[in-house]
Amino acid sequence: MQRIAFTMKLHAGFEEEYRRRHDAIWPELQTLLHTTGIREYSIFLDEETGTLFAVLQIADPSALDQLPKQPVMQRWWDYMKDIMDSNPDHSPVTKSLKEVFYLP
Ligand code: RM4
Repeated sequence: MQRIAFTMKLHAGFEEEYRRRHDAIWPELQTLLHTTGIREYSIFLDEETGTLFAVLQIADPSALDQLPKQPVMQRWWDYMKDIMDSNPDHSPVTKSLKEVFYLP
């Protein structure tokens, strides 16, 4: 398993809404993320800056390249774009992070 981490940015004032939408994550999106191979996916919020820190595990990270093409993923990004920094294709603006420490 490899660990992948990245940040995203939440718009101020949408902290509860972001949690509410993820508490009610669509079953079809959950299935898509699982069939892509994603495991142990967490998103943490820095309440001071709105930075979202996402971390997940996946055996083959190249499988993540397929996600943006999936209609369910595209619908989720359309749904989330009003409360996050988003790209013109509605995907969230992400910044990849480099792992510098791991304690199993
Ligand atoms: C986030 C963002 C990510 C997605 C998770 C489930 O808000 O849209 O791209 O993987 O939700």
